[in-house]
Amino acid sequence: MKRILTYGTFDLLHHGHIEILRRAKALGDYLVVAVSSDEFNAIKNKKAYHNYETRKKMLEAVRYVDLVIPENTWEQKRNDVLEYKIDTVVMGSDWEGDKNFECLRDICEVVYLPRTEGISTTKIKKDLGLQEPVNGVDQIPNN
Ligand code: C2G
Repeated sequence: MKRILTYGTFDLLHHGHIEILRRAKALGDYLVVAVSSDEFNAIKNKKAYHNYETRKKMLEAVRYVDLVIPENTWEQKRNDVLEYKIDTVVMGSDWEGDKNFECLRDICEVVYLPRTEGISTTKIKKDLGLQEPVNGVDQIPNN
């Protein structure tokens, strides 16, 4: 039973997310997804549209995902690998070489998979004209 672990915010779930989950699961038998808490997103300077509970629920509905756990800190990864008996941590290529993952190589395999081109949560928001609120005021598209 090969156990895989991946991390992310997974906001406005899209096919780029599904593709990394599908390919991560294909590397083993059991996929754990650590989804960033709202507090950790603040640390990552990310403002998710959906809150943690919603993002967790959506991931739990994805056929490739076996378990969803919270990602609260950068530092928890080593403990996650040990606690969940992880064989391989998988991330998208935008994380290639990142110290937060490279430091795990003594206790598990670390694999980076090519990002899916042409899609991102940021692009979705931009294409829908969803701008970040300015001084707390939502920006209504001009159409
Ligand atoms: N991803 C992808 N292709 C895209 C968009 C995202 O392969 N077009 C991958 C990312 O590389 C990442 C995963 O999907 O592996 C989740 O992406 P995000 O939700 O943007 O997560 P991120 O903010 O990168 O958080 O501790 C690590 C962080 O929590 C990762």
